[in-house]
Amino acid sequence: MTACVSDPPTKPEDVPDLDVLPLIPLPVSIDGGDEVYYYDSYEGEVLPSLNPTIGDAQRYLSDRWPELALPLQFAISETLQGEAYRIEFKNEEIELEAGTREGMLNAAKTLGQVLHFSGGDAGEVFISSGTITDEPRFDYRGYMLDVARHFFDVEEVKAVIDRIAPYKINHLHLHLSDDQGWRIEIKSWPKLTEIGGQSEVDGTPGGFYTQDDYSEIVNYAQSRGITIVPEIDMPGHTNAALSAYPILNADGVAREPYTGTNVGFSTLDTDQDSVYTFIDDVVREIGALTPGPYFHLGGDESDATEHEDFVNFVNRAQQIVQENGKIPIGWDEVATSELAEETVVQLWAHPDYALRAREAGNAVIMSPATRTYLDMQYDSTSRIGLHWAAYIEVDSAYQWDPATVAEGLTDGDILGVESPLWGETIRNLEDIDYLTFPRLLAHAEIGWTPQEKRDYPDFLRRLAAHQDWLREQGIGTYETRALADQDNVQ
Ligand code: TNX
Repeated sequence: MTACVSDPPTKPEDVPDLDVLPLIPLPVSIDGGDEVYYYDSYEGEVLPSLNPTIGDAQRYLSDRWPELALPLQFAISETLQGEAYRIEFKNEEIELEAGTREGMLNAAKTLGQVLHFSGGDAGEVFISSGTITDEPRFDYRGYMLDVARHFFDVEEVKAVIDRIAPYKINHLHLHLSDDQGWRIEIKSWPKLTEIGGQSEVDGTPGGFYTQDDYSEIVNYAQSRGITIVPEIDMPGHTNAALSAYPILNADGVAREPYTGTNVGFSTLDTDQDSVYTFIDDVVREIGALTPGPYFHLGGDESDATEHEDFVNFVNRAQQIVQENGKIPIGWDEVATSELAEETVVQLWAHPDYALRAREAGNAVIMSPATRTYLDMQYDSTSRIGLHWAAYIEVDSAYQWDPATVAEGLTDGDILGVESPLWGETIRNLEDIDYLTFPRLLAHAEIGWTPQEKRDYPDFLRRLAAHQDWLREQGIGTYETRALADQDNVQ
């Protein structure tokens, strides 16, 4: 790629040093130089490389900045592994270096923030010299969208993917079934969506993804560096399935559709072989459409299932997931069963269950409700949201360390961090934005940036810039008290 040769305009006074740019998540190392370089741009088509390590990163940039064609050099590194990357701002070009597709996408995402905060959205840009070298603290940085309590269509999910990808969230967990709705077509059990997909909380019409819709989401996410984690919650949270197929109930009688918000009242009949045939069909069909390694089997709040039955059920369900070539994930209660070797335990309420997972040698995803639940209100005045776990303002969302949630766990036991957005009180994208932003940015930094580099006042400084940027993009981020308090101090 070459840039037009023309005289650079006069250098502005206020080009920020690389290491003060408001990047989120904060990179591991920013080695700022003393120079300021000018990068010219021209309008023209950049054909993405056929090499996937480079092509997706180029497409990511040209999607967001269709007019932009900077002198970018993409180098495949032999030494940088996994998600690691390096960006060097040199005199003639900007060099992006990584060893994998995921690493190069991360480089592109950071470059996007550098360009924006250097005033480069429109093309020509002055950027300070230097090198950014970066890699994540945790492999798994997740966001969960509950599409069961209220349904969100393919376009809405794509909009969510566009919002979370720039912050290097790399897993989107879709909560695809619950008491109020079943949201994915299963060809061998068509009534799941014909009947179970029609309802949602409030009694408004539900909806579901055809298998093609789901594949469209999977591909859209993948090209932006995000792996879809499908969840079918069981054996509780199953009223929608129980309303579609009488055979799944112990008494053989179909349940009425449910549009309220209670939990813990439904259960599959764990004694019946046909229930396990059902699960095998569901896992096989969804698994075949899912390139990512995980299948989430739920397992939370099964209050209507006898404990012994629950344990037997989870043991069998894990086996079914593994036989279908996937790694099981379960909410923390699954640690009361015999954990299969690979099963990942997602802590939401019980640190002692995370410790059981560790003792068994199993990895943990950290989603403590008191810190990461995006459906919790910010404070008592929040227009939507619940507060059974806590009110979570930005300070509380940011100021915690995944390694101290369950005493005895260290980084090596923790696969990562995930922020669940449960759907009881959210009805549209505006509601999603209000509860997700800006708290997700705090969680994104917790999952990525080394603990010793994290600093709350500095995070707030950078967050203020992102709040403006999110609003410019039409994303209705919540006006957090944390920034207003900071303004009062200054
Ligand atoms: C608990 S957390 C649930 C969900 C609810 C959520 C509401 C968990 C594993 N289960 O079913 O939607 O609280 O905050």
